[in-house]
Amino acid sequence: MAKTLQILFLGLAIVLSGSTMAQNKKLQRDASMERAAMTKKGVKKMKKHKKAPLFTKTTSIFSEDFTNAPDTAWRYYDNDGDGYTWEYDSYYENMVSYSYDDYNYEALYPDNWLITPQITIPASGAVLSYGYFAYDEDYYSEVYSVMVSPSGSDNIDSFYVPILSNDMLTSDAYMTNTLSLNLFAGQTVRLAFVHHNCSDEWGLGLDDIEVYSLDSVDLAVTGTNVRPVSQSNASATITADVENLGFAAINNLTVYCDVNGTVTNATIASLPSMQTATASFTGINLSNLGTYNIKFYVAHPDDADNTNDTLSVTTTVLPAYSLTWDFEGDTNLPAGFTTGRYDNGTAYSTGFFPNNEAWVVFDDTDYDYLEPGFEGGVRVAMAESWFDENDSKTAYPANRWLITPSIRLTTGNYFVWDAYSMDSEYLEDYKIRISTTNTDTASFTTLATIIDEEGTWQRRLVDLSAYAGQDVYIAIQYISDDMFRLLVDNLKIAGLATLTPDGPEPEGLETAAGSDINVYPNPATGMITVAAANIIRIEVIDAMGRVAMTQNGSANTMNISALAEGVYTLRVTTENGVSMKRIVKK
Ligand SMILES: [Ca+2]
Ligand SMILES: [Ca+2]
Ligand SMILES: [Ca+2]
Ligand SMILES: [Ca+2]
Repeated sequence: MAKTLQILFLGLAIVLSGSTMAQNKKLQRDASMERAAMTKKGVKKMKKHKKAPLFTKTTSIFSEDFTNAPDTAWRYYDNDGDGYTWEYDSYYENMVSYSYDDYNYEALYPDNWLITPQITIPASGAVLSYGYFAYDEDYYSEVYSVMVSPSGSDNIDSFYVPILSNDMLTSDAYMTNTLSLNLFAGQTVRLAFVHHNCSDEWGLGLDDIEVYSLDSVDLAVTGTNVRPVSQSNASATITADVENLGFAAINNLTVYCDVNGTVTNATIASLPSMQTATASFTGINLSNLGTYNIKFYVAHPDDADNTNDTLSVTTTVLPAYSLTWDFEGDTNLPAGFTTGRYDNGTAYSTGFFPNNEAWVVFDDTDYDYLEPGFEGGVRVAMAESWFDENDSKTAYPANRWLITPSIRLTTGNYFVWDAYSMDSEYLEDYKIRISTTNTDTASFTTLATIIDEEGTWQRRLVDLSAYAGQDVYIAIQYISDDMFRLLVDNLKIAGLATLTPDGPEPEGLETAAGSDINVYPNPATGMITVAAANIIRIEVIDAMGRVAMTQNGSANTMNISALAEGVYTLRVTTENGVSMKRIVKK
């Protein structure tokens, strides 16, 4: 871009004389760049939304990621004649075309063409994949088209076939798009990316241009709405996304759904090449508590690649939640939480960790850094393993603990949490641990270890049934080695549980379920007798973790004839502690 001292001075003068449009945009731009710099190595803004390559089984026949400036086989045209066209951005390693002149503070009216080298499309067809994004998080309404020259000429007039027309960006996120090139099977073509029909935004970025050849038929099951954690539903609708990675359009495709061995199917009426369609399976019975194994699959006789025909997932149907910490209430950790820092590191992002706290509540209101969570909200718990560059390597790995208050469990409890790695280039490691005594780190045993947590929100669970009837602390131990930031939210206990009333019970009083009291008869139809002294309260808890009956007082008999048949847990509170006993109502 042309830039002289005089022009710079004029630009400055315009800002100072109150051209608010330019001034605001410049400020927005600075904020945008600051946001990029906020991330580890300053590149997250451009990379955080990148997905894994779509076509792992097909053959790449053209690929350009702009790690280096494009070679002379590429063409650039400034069709509007303003002196600006596509240029190479060596910092972000992609191509950019501007609709706003950042030095002169004036709008541009681009009609800028970036033209690929000649590419020969195989007779079996091909697909174009590319990444694109806006340079400004607020001024993102860039518009572009993708055109094809079927003759392979680099003359603009030869690009008379549009394969995408006037697509307008809707955010600054890095997006990927795929377009079929099957129309040009067997021909040698050039592709043009045309930035046009927009003005006064900032810049359109373009990266990761690839052309892949295709099999004749290749269907892949690529996604589902089934999540690892569910709530009871006797008539659930679950879905499978099926992608046509082949050259041929497929009609009346049968998609199968196997839930714990029961198979149903659904039909996708038409699925063109390079498109994705969703098959819906309705009336699926997920009403019982416990784990369901669900397998979606296609079985087309001509499918060239059977490794992507099946998607298997599990979901665990949990009882209702009795405790939830969503961190929305305050910018301090919720009451009763404790933290511990047992590494020698100093969090690099000192603005967020002013006293090098182990974990903080991060409020996203003024930042908009967070991916949208499952339950909304703007506050999460956050820890960092990116330590000050002056720290020696012995500072690593992180060892930072977030510990819940003491929780009094009943039976059938699960711990559920949401988590993600803030920078998907730096995936985080952590453990879920439990203590039945105190918050000393030596008191905790490991329930789960998560390596490389995903770069998008995940909802996960661990089974706490081995701790039925006990008072426990649950800890998230952050153990990443020089990554970035781990975010957690919506810590929950499924099934009946309460905060331990006056701190943990005296050691030795909590017992494994039913080991220290006798209840008779069992099974029972009406009156039961609880053989325990100094009873304060008897509660009957159903299989969903709900309290079905409560009897306060010292009586050691109770009439359960009103209960439906089934398995229940008696929770007996005495002056000496709490005991659990499983009973059957006939
Ligand atoms: Ca690149
Ligand atoms: Ca131009
Ligand atoms: Ca397949
Ligand atoms: Ca939250």
